[in-house]
Amino acid sequence: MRKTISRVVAASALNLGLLLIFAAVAHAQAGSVRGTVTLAGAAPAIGKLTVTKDQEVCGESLPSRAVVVADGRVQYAIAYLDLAAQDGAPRRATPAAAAASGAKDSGAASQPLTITNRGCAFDPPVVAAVAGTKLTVRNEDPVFHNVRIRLGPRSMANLSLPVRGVQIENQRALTLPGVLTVKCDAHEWMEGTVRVFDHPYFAVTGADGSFEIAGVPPGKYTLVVWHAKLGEQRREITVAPGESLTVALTLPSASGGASRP
Ligand SMILES: [Cu+2]
Repeated sequence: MRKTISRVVAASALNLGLLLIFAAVAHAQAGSVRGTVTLAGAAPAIGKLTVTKDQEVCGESLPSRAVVVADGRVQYAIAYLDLAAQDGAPRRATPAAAAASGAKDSGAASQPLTITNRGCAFDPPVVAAVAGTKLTVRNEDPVFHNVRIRLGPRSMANLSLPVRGVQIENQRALTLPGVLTVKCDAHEWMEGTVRVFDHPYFAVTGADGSFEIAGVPPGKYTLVVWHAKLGEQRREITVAPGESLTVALTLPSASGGASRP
């Protein structure tokens, strides 16, 4: 009898040990994709947006952030894995599933999203989120702004921020995947973009054009880098277990005929 119990205990301990090893291996297997996005050819001149209202707060003009390039590096491009392009059904992910899959390591994917109205512009002008992410909008200007978010013709949110210091949280605006436009009805020059994904494998490039997509399960993927004005580039990649893959991507110049409205 005692022998049987000790066998059961030993077997259980072995199972638990195997489970822990399996979990550790699964976690260790996730790789990452990092890279830099550059612009082919010369950077376009930075356009100026004419301020037609509230000049005492907003100034006479504001620099356009439609295309932000420094030393050939493209900021505010969105890099992502196109899971729909893979064989089989595309994976769907809730924020909870994204966190469980290791996306918590990638930062941007699991962070609540905040868009601030500052200096009569949306800051940041381009953001990306997993579907279901809570959106916070703030007004730091002493003028009325509103944040109107559309997915194609569909209105996803219209959030009114009448005075400085107002902050609103919204759970509905970012529920559907797609390219969402952000506008302020009071100031027609104010424009922003939110790209919503149904998975956590995306990142927005920083001022140096760099991005990192973390927690990527090993496999073959189509990596896409997308920019609202510069178009997109696609690349077939293979992420080996635990690999940190580095890629360099180039977007065509806005003046090269590849720009999109
Ligand atoms: Cu405004």
